[in-house]
Amino acid sequence: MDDNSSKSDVQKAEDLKIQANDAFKANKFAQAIDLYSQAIELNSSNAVYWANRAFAHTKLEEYGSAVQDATKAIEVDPKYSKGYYRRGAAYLAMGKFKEALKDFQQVKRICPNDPDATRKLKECEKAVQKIRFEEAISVGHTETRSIADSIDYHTIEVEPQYTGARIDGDAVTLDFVKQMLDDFKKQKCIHKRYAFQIVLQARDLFRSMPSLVDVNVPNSGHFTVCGDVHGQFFDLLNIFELNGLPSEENPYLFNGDFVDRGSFSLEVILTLFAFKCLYPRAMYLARGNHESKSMNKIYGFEGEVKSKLNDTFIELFAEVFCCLPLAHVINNKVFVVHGGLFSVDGVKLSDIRAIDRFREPPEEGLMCEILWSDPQPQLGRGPSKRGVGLSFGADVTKRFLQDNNLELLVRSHEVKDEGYEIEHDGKLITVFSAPNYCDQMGNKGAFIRFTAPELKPDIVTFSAVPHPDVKPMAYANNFLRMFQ
Ligand SMILES: [Mn+2]
Repeated sequence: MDDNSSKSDVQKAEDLKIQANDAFKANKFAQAIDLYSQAIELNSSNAVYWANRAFAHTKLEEYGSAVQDATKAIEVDPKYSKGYYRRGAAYLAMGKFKEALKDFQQVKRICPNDPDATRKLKECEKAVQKIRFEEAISVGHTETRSIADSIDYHTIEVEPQYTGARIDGDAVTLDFVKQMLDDFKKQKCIHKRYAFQIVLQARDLFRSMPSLVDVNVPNSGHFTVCGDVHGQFFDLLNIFELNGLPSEENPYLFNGDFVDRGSFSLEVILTLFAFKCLYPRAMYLARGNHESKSMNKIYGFEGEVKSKLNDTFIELFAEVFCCLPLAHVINNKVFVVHGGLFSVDGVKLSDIRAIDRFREPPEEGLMCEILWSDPQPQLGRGPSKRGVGLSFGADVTKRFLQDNNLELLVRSHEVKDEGYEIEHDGKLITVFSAPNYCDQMGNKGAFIRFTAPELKPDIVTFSAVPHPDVKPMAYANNFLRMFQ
């Protein structure tokens, strides 16, 4: 009889938990989830396993799964405060402040003398109050008034002592962009006048584009698709180092989630917008789920813009994000969206073209699903591990491509160890361009280079480069950071 078989299931489960905790500490969250799952298989009545797996899901931004696991922990042991705590933290990460508040109140009830629980409850109450206040003052304003239309950057004076990059006249030039990149590297921001100019001109360009953009790459020309950058400006510069600056001969598509998490999100978005102004037909940008007010409030972009520019820019960026196209099709063959496919079959490209995208992302429907969905290994469709959108299988991908006479689906939205992953029998590629995501995940970044007419995906991977000592999430919602 070997040692393992003499152990009870309860003991084996405890051993697995110890291994899982070690994996968690090494930031191997997927592996930790797998080990906790094995422990749960052997002993499902230990609330600690459920609560710990919930935390690992939170680390992978799988907040829907985290809520499910934490709820299970609460069912198994209603007196276990960690269950409520983990569920509260997951709700918080989803922006569901009221649900989070209820859970933290429960934590406080179970541990009335815990100073940590008291402090977090207080912070949560403050956050809910702030949200209610902001909701109250924004009522009636949102649809009617355009902040962009109210700004004339020409009237903003540039002080003579300003030493940063300057634009003479109305056209963004390559010299300006290069100077701006140098300023950003030295952690200098550009003058508000030029920031306004870039954002407003980019807005005009995006507004005139359809919700689904057809990209034409001429024979022997190439085209590069990048995934999430998430405020990692120095890694963005590294992409340009490896693959060349954008130009008419070297066009790019950045596939959403430019901002949030990383603390150089403003530098990233101004760089991408400036290249859009410089080369409108060589820089394409698609909306990601993080190009939205609710995400930017929680995950850092709002705080960063407030700190580096001012409140007006917060509103302005929110408005421009609502103008970003949702989907791109390269040479009628390659379909590119941030998240993925849909909860119904039979969606045609014309349906996507017809989406009225000039709004904050809705909580359901085609626009929501394009921004939020993920592929799954199983066939068919399943609930989203994130709690928004859905998971779709290889059969869904194949039918969509077939129905629309397409060959390949490229999407981003998920961190991958190698920077990319090929799934669904080669019909779906995930590309993610934020290496060592959040200075924590140890992943590579990737981009895909397509050359016409074959459009064979040529994938290049790269590692993270150093950045100045400003931690990811430095500008994020204080309250959220307490739980990370
Ligand atoms: Mn995303």
